[in-house]
Amino acid sequence: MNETSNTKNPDFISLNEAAELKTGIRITFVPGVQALYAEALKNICFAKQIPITRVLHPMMGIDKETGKDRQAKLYELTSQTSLPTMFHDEERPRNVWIEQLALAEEIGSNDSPNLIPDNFELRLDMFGLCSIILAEDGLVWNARILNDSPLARKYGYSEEASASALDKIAEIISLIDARLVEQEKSGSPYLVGNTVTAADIYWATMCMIILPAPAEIMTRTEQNKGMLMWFESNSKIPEIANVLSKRIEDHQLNILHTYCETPAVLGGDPL
Ligand SMILES: N[C@@H](CCC(=O)N[C@@H](CS)C(=O)NCC(=O)O)C(=O)O
Repeated sequence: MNETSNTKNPDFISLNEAAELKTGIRITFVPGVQALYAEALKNICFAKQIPITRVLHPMMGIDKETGKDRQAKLYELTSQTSLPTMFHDEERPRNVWIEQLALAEEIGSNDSPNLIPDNFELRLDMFGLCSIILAEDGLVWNARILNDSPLARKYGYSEEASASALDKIAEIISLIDARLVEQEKSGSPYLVGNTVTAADIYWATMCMIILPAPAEIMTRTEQNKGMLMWFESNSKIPEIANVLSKRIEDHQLNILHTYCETPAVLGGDPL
């Protein structure tokens, strides 16, 4: 299991060190911040009982001392700059959730749950759900373009795109709720089939953007105060609040408590 999961101040190595290591899983994070794609990957690795080494994700911008782009090395290694990147042994770095998940499933412990169903019909549902949570134009992409910001611009912010984002988010939440109703009828507390899958872990983690988790799950830090306030304000937007249900909340708490690292180990400066 994760060696640093019980410490409030886990170690982070540098990107250069991570690139030089020849074995193990190394994942980039921003200390003290629950960047949702990174947080979800951490939870996927936790559920698969994969020990991870935390790596400092280089921040955007120019380094004052060297005058160089702080993300130049990251770009050189991965041809992109998004968070998180995942290194495994001496393989190519993986930067997109679908290949990060495939790797975790492949190298996880034999004792851990199958997060990708063997059954293809269930797999179809599972990846479909993951896509509307994580992929282009899904939950997180639309939440990111609710307001104008440099990050939102990177992900396609425009007045028109932003204007339709709320309806898309509400549609996704309603779809998840309807799915939970159907699953409940067949006696399953999970989104797909009768066992936990990656869809549960991704949804429970990433829906924090519109349904913040309590402090006993999501550690409060000096660095994540602002982001948590934004998550909280999203949950109160009427179009979102109207479609959030107790069922969605119960599912989130159940999955995070049962399968994920709680309280979240973020590093940074816990409050
Ligand atoms: N590459 C990821 C997406 C991760 C992502 O969008 N990360 C954002 C933060 S929420 C990021 O780091 N954006 C800054 C950048 O792309 O440079 C995936 O598709 O799985």
